[in-house]
Amino acid sequence: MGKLPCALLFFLLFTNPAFSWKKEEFRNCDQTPFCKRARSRQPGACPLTATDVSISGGDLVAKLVAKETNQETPTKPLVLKISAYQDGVMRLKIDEDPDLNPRKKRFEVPDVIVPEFSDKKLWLQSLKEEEEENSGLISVVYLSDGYEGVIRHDPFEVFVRERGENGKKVLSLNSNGLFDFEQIKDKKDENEDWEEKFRTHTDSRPYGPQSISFDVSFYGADFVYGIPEHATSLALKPTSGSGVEASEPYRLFNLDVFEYIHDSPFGLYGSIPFMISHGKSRGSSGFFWLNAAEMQIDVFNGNNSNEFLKLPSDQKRIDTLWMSEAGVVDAFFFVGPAPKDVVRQYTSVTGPTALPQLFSIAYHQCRWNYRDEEDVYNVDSKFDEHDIPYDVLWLDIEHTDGKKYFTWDKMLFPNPEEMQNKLAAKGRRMVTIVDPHIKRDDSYFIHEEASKKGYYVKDKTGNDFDGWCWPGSSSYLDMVDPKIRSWWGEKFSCKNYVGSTPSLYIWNDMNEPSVFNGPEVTMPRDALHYGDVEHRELHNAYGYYFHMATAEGLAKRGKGQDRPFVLSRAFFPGSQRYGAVWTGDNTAEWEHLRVSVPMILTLGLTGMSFSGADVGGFFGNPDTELLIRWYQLGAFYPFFRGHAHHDTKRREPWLFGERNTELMREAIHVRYMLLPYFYTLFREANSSGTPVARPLWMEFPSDEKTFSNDEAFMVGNSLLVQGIYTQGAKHAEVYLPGDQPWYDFKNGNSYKGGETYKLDVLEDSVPSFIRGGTIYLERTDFDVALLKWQMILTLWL
Ligand code: NBV
Repeated sequence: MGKLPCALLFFLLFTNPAFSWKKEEFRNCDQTPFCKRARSRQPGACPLTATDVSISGGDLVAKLVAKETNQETPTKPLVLKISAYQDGVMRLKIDEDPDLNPRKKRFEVPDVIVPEFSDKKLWLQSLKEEEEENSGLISVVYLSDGYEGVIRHDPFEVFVRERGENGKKVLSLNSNGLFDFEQIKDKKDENEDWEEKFRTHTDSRPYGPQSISFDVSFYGADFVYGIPEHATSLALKPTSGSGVEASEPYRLFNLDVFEYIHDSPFGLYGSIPFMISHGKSRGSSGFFWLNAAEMQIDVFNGNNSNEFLKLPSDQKRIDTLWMSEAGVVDAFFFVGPAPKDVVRQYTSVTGPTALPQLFSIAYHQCRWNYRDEEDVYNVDSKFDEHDIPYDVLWLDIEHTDGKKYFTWDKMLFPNPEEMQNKLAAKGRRMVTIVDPHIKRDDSYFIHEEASKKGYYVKDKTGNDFDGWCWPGSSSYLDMVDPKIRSWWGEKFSCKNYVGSTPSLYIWNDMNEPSVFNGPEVTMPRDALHYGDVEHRELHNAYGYYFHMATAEGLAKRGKGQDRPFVLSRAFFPGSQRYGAVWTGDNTAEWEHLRVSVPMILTLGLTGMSFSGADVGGFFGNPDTELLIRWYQLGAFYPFFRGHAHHDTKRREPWLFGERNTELMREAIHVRYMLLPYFYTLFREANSSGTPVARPLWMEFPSDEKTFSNDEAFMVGNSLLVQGIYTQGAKHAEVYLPGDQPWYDFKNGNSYKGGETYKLDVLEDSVPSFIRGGTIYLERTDFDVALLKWQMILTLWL
């Protein structure tokens, strides 16, 4: 695309405030052939049976063979492996037999499963065969004292069940016979058309169809949760099934969605294919599919019963359908049974939340953009003047020289080191943005080196992929290659990043990756990565690798003595090991304030404890009441940052009159008072996976009233917070679960647990309550005074 039309597209897309979410820019399921095909398949269509089931190398292995071979599309046997791990984790792998598919090795995502996980492997010794009245022949292996893994032979089905008399199922795959695995094949004749077209883009699809889909059932479940990122409710609404107006499936495809709407199953910036179920009778279980290609997931309303599911019709379960464009089956079953057990089991596979530094869980002040050094000093001193604490000041893309990251606009920021040092003298940090698009400018050192070394992602013809982003014509580093990540990491040393100091940390934006002139604003699926992997196979992990490379770079800079802080917009399972994420470009509307809670809770359930939403809303101008309510709620987000689009009016907390400044100050003070508690909770997340902000049902798993509540949430096990999501609210209905008392966080009033209260809403806070019988740590005025004195002394000396 020429420069002029691109600039125009740019202008139209990103500068017109009246512009909003353009549905037609993104594919829906009907426009996505693999999704459409999978959705139209009938229960029981899977022709596969399991044969040659045996134990080998400590795993259960088998072949999946088609009962009757279709002459049109002959199916070669697939290889299946079931492995057991400590703590009730079962892993299922299904792939093509590499000896029978010489054309291409299907992509398995490396670098997500933590190395320690393999130490937890249980070496299966033996197999028990049973003939079941309803199911026919099954093979059973030991999983844990309470559970066993089972494979039914004909038709093939894999499940986890409780041990003992009634052997109740917990989780199963292919109970509805919807499993399908498109094997990579040669074209029947050269005229066979494998291309896929969407709007003006053509995907060459050189390997043809290679999708995988299957059904997963969660037994004893009342609701399912997880699979971020969507702006939607915490308990996932059914997308299909009786009595439900069919909607799009939940899409997992990392995208830069301009002005996303507050209630939709469309995919946003990050993807975590991990679902957790919860129900009164059974508790929780979880299912995780490690696959980085586009995924679509249907949640059925009620049981999707059919003759293949030999279950008493009264046994409650939720059926789901998982569809992915490529990759292999590498799936994990987590038995729970408590919600905290499931997240612990999941994070034993994908790793713990990195323990953040204290400053990074305090308040952050951001805006696109703080214009120049004077603006920075001014904002910084106003915080002090108004007695509002903050720890980090952020610089967005305009601080650079022409959107060339690692550079400074010399006119606006002539003395960046001095600026950072002045902030650092007050104990404050700075964050600058570093995006993945690299300006194709021969005088730019990053581009010069990267193009010489061949470090860019290639287009389908083998040339450096060239797409349009902030700096104009740009290329994208192939972060999947460890050597490129390590090269990138070196760029963060204070020597290489000229103008940086040890108190500077990093923000990775646009790493879906966002490509303004690409299909669906991202990279073409037939672009090529390290190891000849197609972009379609790893799209959802691109941002993860970028985040990883940056965080590892900062760790290297600090020689292991300074824990990195990197905020990323895109994410994938395991991102929790590299830093924080936020919910991207929300809007200054009440409904966006409301949806921030289920979005953050969902991230926490899926391992991403360190997350937040832009306080105030990124697009648009919040009225003062909304802004204040946002601060009052945001003070309880695990990541707490005010941020705004450059077209919006300035909204630093002191700009709205004395009383409103006081209200925002108070909200931020609450966060500072709670810092020891938050820090303790981050340590808990780091060691057990339990999220900092949690749904009420995680603390009160047998209380059905909490299961779909996403207006209130727990911060740790002690504090319940109820947001206020409407303008001019006078009262709020608050449900306080459990049989212990609760105490109002502000005034200490006590309430009996297990009841709903209609409470007066106060202007100075959102309702929050301390749970009787728990302890939380506060920072006292004495600590704050001490800190202030330390600061004064440092400045003075
Ligand atoms: O870098 C500019 C913005 C940033 O402020 C925002 O937080 C990101 O989510 N960025 C997106 C690019 C432009 C958005 C219209």
